[in-house]
Amino acid sequence: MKQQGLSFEPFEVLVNSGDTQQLQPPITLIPGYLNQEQQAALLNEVKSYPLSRPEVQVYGQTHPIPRTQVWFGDSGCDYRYSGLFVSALPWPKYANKLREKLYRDFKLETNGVLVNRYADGRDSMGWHCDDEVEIRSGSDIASVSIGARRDFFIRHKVSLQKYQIPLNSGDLLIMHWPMQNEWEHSVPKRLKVMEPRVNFTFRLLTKHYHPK
Ligand SMILES: O=C(O)CCC(=O)C(=O)O
Repeated sequence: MKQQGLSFEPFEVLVNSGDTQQLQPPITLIPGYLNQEQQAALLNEVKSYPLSRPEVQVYGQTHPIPRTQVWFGDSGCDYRYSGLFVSALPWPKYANKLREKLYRDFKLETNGVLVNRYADGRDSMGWHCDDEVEIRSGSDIASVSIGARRDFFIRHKVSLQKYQIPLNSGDLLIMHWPMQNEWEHSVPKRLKVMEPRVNFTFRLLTKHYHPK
């Protein structure tokens, strides 16, 4: 697979061809989408992100989320998820380059990215689907992972049919519509994992869904 340098130049892989793998859920996995330099540039940039560990309500009790995160997006792309309301922060340089690269390579239009950092295998993300009302109906979500290899689980909402996909550093997973309606996903704890992992999920929101 051809890889690019720091320029984040166009990437010559079409969705569903070559070394992509189509699985049963509506996803496309592209192993090694980012090369080492691109990963390093993003990881270095993450050091300056204002990551936080907000508290969410679960069954009436307040808990800090088991990871840290931050939301970047275009103006007017504020986001409400897990009972939290977050205003979009301006795009950092390399996160934006990655967004542009996804558009060049796949015509994937996005206007926000949720960055999740898992310090080690004790950090996790529970079952959920990205079905918030401000996410544009019919849009795909692109998930780019950097750092420790972690298992990503997908579960059909009705049949409970489950898939486990190990995501390696540099991999791109595209979750195609209607994955967000029909399937849930999670990143379970993996106590043997000692290294951090950062995940970028690029989304397309309806602008100004939340009036200021
Ligand atoms: O870290 C991951 O791979 C999953 C992130 C995720 O599920 C999300 O941002 O909604």
